[in-house]
Amino acid sequence: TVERTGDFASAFERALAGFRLAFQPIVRAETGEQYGCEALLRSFEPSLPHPGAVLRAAERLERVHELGRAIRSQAARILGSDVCPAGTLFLNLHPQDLADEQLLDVGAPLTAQASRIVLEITERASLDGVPDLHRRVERLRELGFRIAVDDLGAGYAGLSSFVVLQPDIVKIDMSLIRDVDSDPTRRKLVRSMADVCRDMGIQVVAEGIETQAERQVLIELGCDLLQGYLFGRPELMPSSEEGT
Ligand code: G
Ligand code: MN
Repeated sequence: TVERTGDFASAFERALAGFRLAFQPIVRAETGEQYGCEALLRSFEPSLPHPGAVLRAAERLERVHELGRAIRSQAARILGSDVCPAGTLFLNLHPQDLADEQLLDVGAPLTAQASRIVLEITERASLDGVPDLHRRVERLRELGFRIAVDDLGAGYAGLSSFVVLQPDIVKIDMSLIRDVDSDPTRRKLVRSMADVCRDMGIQVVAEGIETQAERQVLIELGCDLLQGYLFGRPELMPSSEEGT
């Protein structure tokens, strides 16, 4: 009903006005030094408590671009401060963001810092609906952004996103990382992905590492970058550092 829709829209409005970004470290496999961090959406709207709920609301209300722009401008402010000092910021895109002209605009807030940004595109969702996908991704690369395929191994698209996006970086989904030290099947899958990526000059990030045993095996399998609770949980930064 109209009223329910109205409530829903105002809940989204509050989520949009109040969301924050949390940051989780990504470290180099060899040295353990910080390479960068991933920005993750955190909602403080009780009726849309998880990032997925906010994104689904944005989809239903056809406000995905608006949410994406707000996330990117918050990320740009953060890059101007000292929050991600070690360098590269990984930022999740919704597939619909790829169709937003503002993302490709030279004057957009993030573009000036493009060389520090990795745009993550999930393999969970279909990219079929994005018009001119190839041209848009090429344009992002010309602007200096790097492109990552996110959640590899969890999606339904098989490896087609690999072909379409020609990623600079691949992030292996944590469902393949969990217990990789004790499960030969996962180990073989991760090893072959890492081999293919090395062959193609693609950097590999292993996501969701929780134990030293997983870490050790992933280094041996040839992952370049590591992310997970073992190295750090996503942390909100103090709002004073968000600057203006
Ligand atoms: O889809 P994407 O890979 O961007 O999602 C990352 C999510 O995984 C975040 O919500 C983050 O909180 C969660 N996460 C990050 N590291 C770990 C981990 O080591 N273990 C688990 N269970 N979740 C993690
Ligand atoms: Mn991600």
